[in-house]
Amino acid sequence: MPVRRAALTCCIPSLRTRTSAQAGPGMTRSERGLIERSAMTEVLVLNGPNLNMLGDREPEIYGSLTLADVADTCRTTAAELGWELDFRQSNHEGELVEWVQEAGRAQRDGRLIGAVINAGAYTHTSIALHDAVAGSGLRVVELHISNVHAREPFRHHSYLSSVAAAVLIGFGVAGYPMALRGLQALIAPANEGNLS
Ligand code: DHK
Repeated sequence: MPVRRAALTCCIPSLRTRTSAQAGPGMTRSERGLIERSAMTEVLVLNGPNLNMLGDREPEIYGSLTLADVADTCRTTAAELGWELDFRQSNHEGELVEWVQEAGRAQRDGRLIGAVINAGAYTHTSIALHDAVAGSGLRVVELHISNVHAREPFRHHSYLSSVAAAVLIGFGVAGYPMALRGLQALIAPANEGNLS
């Protein structure tokens, strides 16, 4: 699925015109922290197998919106938060693993806030994705459209939850923008020291 990007704007209107180079001694620690964070401007949304079929696939469970509709919503939310959006989908486990590894490097370099990941069925099977998240240190919000705990028992276990910073389940596709806002809450100064 092609990568989609959102326009870059700063989420903190009063800081919109400042850059980290302009962070000066007169600023509070929290202001400086906000500026540093606002320089980390990309966010990744990763979708696993069969999510390219959203809209057609079991609409009574996954809804009638397509993945392109979800990408549009995420782009709007990311722009509101001041982030550039990188929205991807793959049916291939190895490709998802590589994207997680790349994202971990981007996060370490300060270019990425973190990722929202709906790994689809790989959630329940993929030790490789678990290891990629653990090894890369990527800040992840695990997302599921449906309430997996109210479904078949094989959907009750997730290999991602233990390495995710947070988990959001069962809000339909409305969960995607909620998860992006959740990522912002995770990096907020009030949560400093609680980041995974
Ligand atoms: C999506 C899938 O494709 C399933 O394999 C998971 C998840 C649930 C979701 O609810 O988004 O079990």
